[in-house]
Amino acid sequence: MESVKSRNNVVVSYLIAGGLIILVMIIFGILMLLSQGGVLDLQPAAFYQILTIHGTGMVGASAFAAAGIMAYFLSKYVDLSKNVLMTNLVFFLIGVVMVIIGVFSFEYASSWTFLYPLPQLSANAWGTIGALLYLFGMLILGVGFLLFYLDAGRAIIKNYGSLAKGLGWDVISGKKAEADAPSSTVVASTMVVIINVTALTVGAAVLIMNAINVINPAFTVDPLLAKNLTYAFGHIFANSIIYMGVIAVYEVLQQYTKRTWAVNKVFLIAWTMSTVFTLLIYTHHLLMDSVMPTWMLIMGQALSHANGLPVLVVTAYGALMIVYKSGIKWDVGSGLIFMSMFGWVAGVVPAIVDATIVVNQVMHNTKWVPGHFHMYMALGACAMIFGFMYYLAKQDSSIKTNAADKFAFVGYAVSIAALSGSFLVSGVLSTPRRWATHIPEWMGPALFGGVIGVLAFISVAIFVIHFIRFIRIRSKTVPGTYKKEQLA
Ligand code: HEM
Ligand SMILES: [Cu+2]
Repeated sequence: MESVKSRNNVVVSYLIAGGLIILVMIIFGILMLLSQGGVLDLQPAAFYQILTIHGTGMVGASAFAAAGIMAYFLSKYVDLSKNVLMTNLVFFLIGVVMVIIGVFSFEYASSWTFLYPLPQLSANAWGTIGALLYLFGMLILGVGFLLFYLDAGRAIIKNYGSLAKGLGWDVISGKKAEADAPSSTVVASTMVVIINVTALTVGAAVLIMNAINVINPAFTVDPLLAKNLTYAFGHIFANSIIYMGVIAVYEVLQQYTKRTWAVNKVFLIAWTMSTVFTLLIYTHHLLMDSVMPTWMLIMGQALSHANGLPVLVVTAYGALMIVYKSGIKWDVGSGLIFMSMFGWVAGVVPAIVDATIVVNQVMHNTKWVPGHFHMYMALGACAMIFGFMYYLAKQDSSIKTNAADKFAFVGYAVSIAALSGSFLVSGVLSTPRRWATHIPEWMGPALFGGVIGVLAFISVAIFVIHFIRFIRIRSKTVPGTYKKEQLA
C-alpha cells in the first residue's frame, strides 16, 4: 500500500509538471497569434524563439504527462521501477531548464524540429552555446524518457514473456484464447515501448550529430539522412502521446461503466497495424523532397492514410459501445475523456487530407498543418491528460468539482475547436505556417485565434488549479480507492 502511495506521488509530479508547462505554453501561443494578427509587436527573432519554446514545451510536457498516465495504469499489471520513474522526472526538469536557457538567454530558435544544419547555420541569429544548451537539454530529456520505456519494456517482458506477447500475437495466432489476452493497457504500453525506444534512439543519434556539427562545422552529415532521422524521431514521439493518453480512455471508461473493454482479435490486430504504420509513415514529412525514393513517398502517403486509423476506429467504436446504455454518471473527468475521442477523430480527418501528395504539395507549409495537429493534440491528447487529472483527484481524495470546473470543460472544448478552426481557415487562405509576420489578408483568423486562446488559457488554468487543490488535500485524506492488490 505504501509503495502504491509513493508511486502515485511520482505520477502526481508528472502531471503537475506537465499541466503547468502546458498552461505557460498557451501564453506563448497567444502571444504568437496576437503578433501575427497585427496587434502585438514582436520582433521576428522573439517570435521564432517563442515558436521554438512553444513547440518543444507542448510536445515535451504532454508526452511527460501522458507517460505519467501510462506509468499509473501499467503498474496495475507489471512492476515498474520507482527509481527509473524518479530519474525520468529529474532528467526532464534538467532538460527543460537547459532548453529554456538556450532559447531565452542565448536566442536559440530552430523550432522544435531542429532540422540539420539549422542548429549550426543560423546566420548568427544564435551562437554555439544556445545551440548546445538546446541540443543537450533535449538529449537529457530524451535519455530520461528512453530509460522509462526500457524499464516498461523490461517489466512487460518479465510478466508476459515477450513484447510480441504484450501485443497479444499469441492470441492473434490462435495459440491462446481471447479471454487470456493481455489487457488494453498492456497492449497500448507495449506498442508505445516499441515505437518510442526506436524514436528516442534515432533522436539521440541525430541530436549528437547536430551537436558535433555545431562544435566543429567541418563535420557534416548527409542532410537528407539527417532529415529522415529527425522526422522519424519527431513524428513518432509526438504520435506516441495519444497512444499513452488512450490508456486513460480504456481504464477510466471501464471503471465508470463497470464494464470490461473486451480485448479481442480485432483490437489486437488494430494495435499491431498501428505499431507498424506509426514507425513507417514519418515519410509524409518528406513528400516535398523530390530526391527521396518514390516508393518511400508513396508508402508514406498510403500508410499515413491508414496510420492511426485501426486504433482510432476500434477505440472510438469501443468507447461508444462501453458507454451505451451503461447508466454512466458523467463528471468533468469522464466528460473530458469521452470528448477526447471526438478531438482525435476530428483532428485526424484534416491530417488524412494533408497526407495526400497532391494536397500536400499545396497545403504542407500552410497553417492547415497546425490546424489539424492542434485539434488532435489539444482536443484529443491533452483532453485525455486533463481528464485523467480529474479522475486521479477523485480517486485519491474527497475533492469535489464545482461550477468553475464545468465552465472550464465547456470553455476548453469551444476554445480549442475554434482555435483549430481558425488555423484551418488560415490554411485555406494559403497562410504559411511559421511566419512571424502576416500580410493584412491573413491577420483576421490569427487575431481571432489569439482572442479565443484566452478562453483556452482560463479553462486550463481552472483544470490545473483543481489539481493543485487536490494535491494540497490528498496528504490529509485516506489513500485512494485505488489498490494494486484489488486489480491483480
Ligand atoms: C490552446 C492554446 C494554443 C495556442 C493559442 C497555440 C498557438 C500556436 C501557434 C500560434 C503556433 C504557430 C503557428 C504557426 O506556424 O504560425 C503553434 C505551433 C505549435 N503548437 Fe500550439 N497552441 C496551443 C496549444 C498547443 C498544444 C496543446 C500543443 C500540443 C500538445 C501545441 C503544439 C504546437 C506545436 C508542436 C507547434 C509547432 C511548432 C513549430 O512549428 O515548430 N500547441 N501553436
Ligand atoms: Cu507526422
